Order: sequence, then C-alpha cells, then structure tokens
Amino acid sequence: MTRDRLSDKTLKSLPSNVSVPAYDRAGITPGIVHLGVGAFHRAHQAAYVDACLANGESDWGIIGVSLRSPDTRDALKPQDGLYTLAIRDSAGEQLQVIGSIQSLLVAPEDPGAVLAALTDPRARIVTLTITEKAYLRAADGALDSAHPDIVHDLANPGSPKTAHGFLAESLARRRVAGTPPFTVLCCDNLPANGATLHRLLIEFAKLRDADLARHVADEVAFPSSMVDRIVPATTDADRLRIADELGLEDSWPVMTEPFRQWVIEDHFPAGRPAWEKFGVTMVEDVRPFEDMKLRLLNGAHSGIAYLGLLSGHATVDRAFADPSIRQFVDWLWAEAIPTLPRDAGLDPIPYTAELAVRFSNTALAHRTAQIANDGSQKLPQRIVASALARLEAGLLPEHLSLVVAAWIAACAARGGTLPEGHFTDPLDAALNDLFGRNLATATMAEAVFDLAGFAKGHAERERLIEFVATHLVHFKQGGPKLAFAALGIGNEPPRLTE
Ligand code: CS2
Repeated sequence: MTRDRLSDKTLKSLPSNVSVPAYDRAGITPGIVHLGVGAFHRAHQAAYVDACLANGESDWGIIGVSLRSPDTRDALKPQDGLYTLAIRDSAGEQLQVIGSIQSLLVAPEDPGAVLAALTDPRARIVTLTITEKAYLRAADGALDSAHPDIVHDLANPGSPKTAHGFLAESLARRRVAGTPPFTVLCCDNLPANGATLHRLLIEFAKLRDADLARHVADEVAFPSSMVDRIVPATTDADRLRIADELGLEDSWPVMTEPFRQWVIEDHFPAGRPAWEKFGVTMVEDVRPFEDMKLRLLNGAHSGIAYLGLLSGHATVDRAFADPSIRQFVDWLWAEAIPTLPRDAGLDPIPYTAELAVRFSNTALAHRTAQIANDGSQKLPQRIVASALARLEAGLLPEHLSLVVAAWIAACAARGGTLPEGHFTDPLDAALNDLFGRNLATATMAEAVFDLAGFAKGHAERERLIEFVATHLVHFKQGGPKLAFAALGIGNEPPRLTE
C-alpha cells in the first residue's frame, strides 16, 4: 500500500495521539547549524530545541548538516525536515513529530552551502554530533595533522571535508565580515568535549595562520556538555510500525527511550535558547556529570556490548539479563565509582539503579554490535581512564580491564565466531594485521595498546596491560565463561552440607 508522506502538508491528518510541532514552522529562522544530523541528534538536541520553538523562541531553527552521507537529507527533505520520534518502553510507545530541523545539507555535495549556513549572521550556535573518530585525534590525542582529510582541508579551505575545516573557514570568514563568532557546542561522548574540540581547532587553525588560531583561542566559546539518551538504529520493522500508527510514510523515524539528560556549561556569548525551561541543566563545570555518564553508562555499555557479543547476545537487554553479565556490570560500577569526582554532590548509586532499568528496556532492542563500533575511540574515556585512576590509587582494575580484553577478543572473533564486519573500528586494518601475526598474548596486548594510544605515557600502563593480557588468556582458553569464572562470576555458590 502506498501512503502519503509525512510533511507540512499532511501533518493535520495525523491521529490525535501523535503530538506535532505546536508552532508555525514557516516563521522560524535558523539560529543553530548542526554538524552530524544522525539519529542521536534527532532524538536529543533537536527535541529540546523543538520545545523551545513551541515556547515562542522562533530564532533557533536548526540547519542539519551531514558531513558524509546523503541518507538523512534524502529521507527528510521530501518530509520538509519532519520526522517521528518514537519514545518506547515496556509501557508502550509515544509518538512525537519534531519540527525543529528546517533544512538539510550534505557537505560533500555542496561544501559552499554549508559554509554559507555557517557564516550566516543568524547562526549563533554550531552543535556537533560527529562521533568520536571524526575529531581526527592521533594516538597521542593531538590533531592527526597527517590525516588525508586534514591535509585536504588545509590545501582547500573553501571546500572542506572535516568539521575542523568547516569551523575554521567559517570563523575566518565571519571575522573578516565583522560577524561575531558562533558558539561551538560539542555534543559527542568525549571527555571535556568542548575544551577538547577547542584545543584541536586551535591546532588546526595554527596550521592555517597564527592570527586565526589566536582568534579561535581567545574569542570563540566552546562550552562542554554531557548528552544522554539511548538511541538504537531504526529498523525496517520500526518504519512499518510507525507508518501504520501515523497513517503516513515516514522514511526515517527515530527510536528512543523516555529518559533524556543534557548538562551544558553556560557560556554562550552570542545567546542561546532557554533550554533550562525544558529540563536542560545549565552548569559552570560539566566534568562531574560527564565523568559519571562516560564511566558508568558508556563504560557499562561497552562492557555489555563486547561481553554480550562474545556470549551470543544480540541486544543490550538480553545481554543485561544474562546473570553473569549483570553481575559483572555491578562489579564494574563498583570499580568505577571510586574514581569519580566527589565534589559535585552527585550520587552514583541511584544513577546506576536507573541505568539498570534503562539497560533492561526490552522495547529498544539496542544492538550490541551498534555499541561495539569504534572501541578504540571510546574505551579511553569510558574504561581506560578509570582503570588507570584505580591503579594510581593502589586499587585493582580487574573488571575494567576485562572490558578492554573483551574488546580485543571480540575484534579478533570477527570472521570466526562473529560475522566478518559485524562491527567496525578505524583501526581495523592494523588490528587484523596484528591478529594475523600469531603473537604471544602479552605482546599482542602491548601492541594493541600502542596502536590505540591507550594509557600512552602513563606510569601504570604496563600494569594495566598485564591485567588485560591475563584476561585475554582466559578468553582464548575458555571464552567469557572462563574469564568470568576467574573473577568469581557465574561460579556455583558453595553448597552447604549437613
Ligand atoms: C553508546 C552510546 O553506542 C554507544 O557507544 O554507548 O551511544 C549511548 O547509547 C549514549 O551515549 C547514551 O547517551
């Protein structure tokens, strides 16, 4: 059956249980340019902005930019940028059509149009969700200035490919035109994400000209933020179900959970929407929130993903229902919690209790393979940082180090017990090369640490590698069962005899 498409024109035909933008979309002007307009942005920042627009703040419409693929633009353009957000848990599904994305651009097709959007004086904030690997950091954390895309952007400033290239060129043009800089709001899961991007962009600008680097350093604001909402990839079954519920076709609805959180450092010299009216926490220092989220939510997520994959679980809820993995996550949290800053008054106990409920959400079917992607980019801030902090404090990181080993074991299992290409990593070529060399386990662990830059230059690096190598031996000899058993997980409790 062919159905009409969701669009401004068909909005009024939606059933009354679907909420729709409660504002005149034609009256909105673009105030935010978002780089990386994927599902996460559409479930999170775009939904918060939608609430601000409905509250009459009409100058914060979003221009969504894809830095790589045209897929999102192709899906949403015929829908006037509209899409359905499906908020799901065991209680059911609540549908909300989001209207905050006014237009969509595809950078590789027309970098000039992206630069035009970024230099428009009405654009006062640039937000980013481009994933960890798109920040193009070398193993030592500095800008990877030898990366071909960076080399390209330095040689062709008027047609960039990277976020760095777009930000630097548009800030340079705004400066020449006398337009105040926009505020750059990083929304990726990186530690001190604003400060990290600021540092990388200064490094990039220095390679162009020292004056621009000074401008970026002194005059552009980069507040850090912590973003949180679980957003599994949309499936064809989701598309069919949503179309049935809407009575209209939506090419790319987004699935998510009821929970959402956004904590932002309040430093927006060019102005900002009144996000705080809609549940956003504006703070001076995001670090305690960010550490808690990266180490407890994302750290556990990565553990569940790799151990889940190695134990045959395709989704987070199923892996988390596995008693060994469940027990492991509790121990992981117990290891990570003492590494968190204590000065902020945050309480990790109710936080982890809530995480346990979120990870058990069976309506999401969040795939372990989705989270497994890009481990080399994710583990430093999720796992390695807390493991090193424990070692420094004279504490053991037995469970944290198991996640690093599980990542290596899962990477090596692709093409064997896991399908080839089941998940990917920017280091895949080099990792596969290592796995093919039949190295002794300890040598291999060391080589992976070198490759990924884990714990580079840290005094406790060797000790951490020893833990990882020991777990790897267990994975090799007896899979996750033996690795768990060595930690006392999943063993039969001792039987009392009369
Ligand atoms: C996940 C995150 O895919 C992943 O690596 O850990 O995307 C996670 O779902 C979000 O950070 C939750 O806010």
